[in-house]
Amino acid sequence: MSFLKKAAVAAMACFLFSTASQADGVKAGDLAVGEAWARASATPAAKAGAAYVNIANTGARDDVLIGGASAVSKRVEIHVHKHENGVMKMRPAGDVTIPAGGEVAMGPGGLHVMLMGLNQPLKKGEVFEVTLTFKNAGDVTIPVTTMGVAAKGAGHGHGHGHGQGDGDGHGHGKHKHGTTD
Ligand SMILES: [Cu+2]
Repeated sequence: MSFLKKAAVAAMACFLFSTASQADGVKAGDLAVGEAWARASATPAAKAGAAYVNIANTGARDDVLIGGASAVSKRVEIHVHKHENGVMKMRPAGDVTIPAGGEVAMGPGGLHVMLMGLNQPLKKGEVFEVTLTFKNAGDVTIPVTTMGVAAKGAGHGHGHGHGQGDGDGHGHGKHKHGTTD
């Protein structure tokens, strides 16, 4: 692919993602929940999936994420990945504090919304709803966009590399594209 063509594709991906992201964000009281995405199931037999969101707290008091629910799975748990003896393991994260004036960003390898007991595989391109329950803000229902199996982010990750995965997670215009590959 020529450089110009690559640049055009990158620019288009950027446009698409920024449009989607504006429609994505949900405000509930002091919280703004957005950039919600999930990875498509790798196989039709997948029993679990993971979704990732960013939660910003513009208020003056902390809020706490205490749980969730979704029609796509039997249960929703908030998990965190931890290295234990060189092995990456998932653990229930317990209550997750969204600090006043702060932000909690979920992502692969870190905090995630675990969809336990999928009712059907997650398919790329599909949008489903997840309801997150906060101590102060209450229930917040957000649309989650299903990205590719190897996606690294919702297109707004900052500063991570490119040329990996299937391109879903890349294409943000803030860093340079196409000039070195
Ligand atoms: Cu998990």
